[in-house]
Amino acid sequence: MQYPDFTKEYKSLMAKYLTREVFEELKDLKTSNNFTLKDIINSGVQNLDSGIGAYAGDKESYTLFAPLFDKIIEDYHGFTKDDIHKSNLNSDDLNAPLNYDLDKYIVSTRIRVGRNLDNFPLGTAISKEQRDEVEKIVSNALNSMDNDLKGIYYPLDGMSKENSESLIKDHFLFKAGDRFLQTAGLNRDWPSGRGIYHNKNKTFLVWINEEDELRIISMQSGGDMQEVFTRLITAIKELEKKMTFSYCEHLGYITSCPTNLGTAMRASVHIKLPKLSQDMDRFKTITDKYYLQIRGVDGEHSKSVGGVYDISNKRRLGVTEVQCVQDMYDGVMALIEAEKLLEK
Ligand code: ADP
Ligand code: CIR
Repeated sequence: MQYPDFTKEYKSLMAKYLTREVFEELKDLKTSNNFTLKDIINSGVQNLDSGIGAYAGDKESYTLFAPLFDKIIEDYHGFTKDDIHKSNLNSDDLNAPLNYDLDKYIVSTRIRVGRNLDNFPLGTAISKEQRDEVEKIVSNALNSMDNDLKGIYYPLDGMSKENSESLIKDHFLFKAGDRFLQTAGLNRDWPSGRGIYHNKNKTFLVWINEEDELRIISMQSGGDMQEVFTRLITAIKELEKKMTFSYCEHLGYITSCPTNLGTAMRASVHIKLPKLSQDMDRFKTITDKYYLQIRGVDGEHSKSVGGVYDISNKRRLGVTEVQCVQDMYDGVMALIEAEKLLEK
């Protein structure tokens, strides 16, 4: 493998930190699942506009290829190789009371976590047989959920185009053909082994074998973050009775993309900010202060529609789950205050 020709169009953290020295040190290594440096960086090499540009194949990737991953992780999360991750899944510790403004400006609230099964490679390095086995383990566990979490698993293979399109349009299902996932090896054997589980009201959903083996999602319309968080925690605890998730003391929950490590949590709102979004500098000053990220309404790499934005926590590692949601709540309160000032 040759050192990639990182022209100035490359903006990713991978291109920034894969110096010639780091490349020489890592280029011939491979994990026990045969994941190599070439596999790790392929998405970032093929997609010049990648922000991160690297995916792990397994837990071992993060230690074997630490000279690259540690730098990316430190840059994105502000978390150094000597830091320790802490988890807090106690929803009573969140301070996020609902008020009139939150329900007025927030269209919907969604919190998801990524999880992968211990003793399996990540989706980037998994074989078809292993992926099918993951699907079986997870869907069987889900099919025995009770009460509010009770639902049905719908495999993607065999789902009608109308059904999948309407689930995507309504923000419940992942899109097909994402070029970042494609080049990371995450779309191999598509659509086999993939699917979505959801309860009747579509407030509890699980994606199987997308970017991570599980994406556990709690969502509903309006701005009640406490209710959404509490439902998610109940679901995670139920699933933990039936499977073991890949976790390590230093990096928390292991995910294929280094931005998701730690809590693997993204807590987001779709929020109407038509005035504030006219002044992007002011908007970004607030989101930066509260460690928030701005996305469009159709998910990552999409645009805003009608002044509605997806606002979510940026930090996921070295902060607890409660802190992730708290960042979002506090930041959203500040965004609403700024929007109200502009209305006057
Ligand atoms: P992730 O699963 O990492 O959060 P995306 O940004 O691709 O990935 O979002 C996945 C889907 O979830 C998209 O359809 C997006 O519109 C939807 N979504 C995200 N946040 C919300 C929200 N607060 N309300 C409704 N839909 C949401
Ligand atoms: C990228 O490198 O841009 C994609 N692989 C997505 C990275 C994760 N997303 C994010 O932080 N917004």
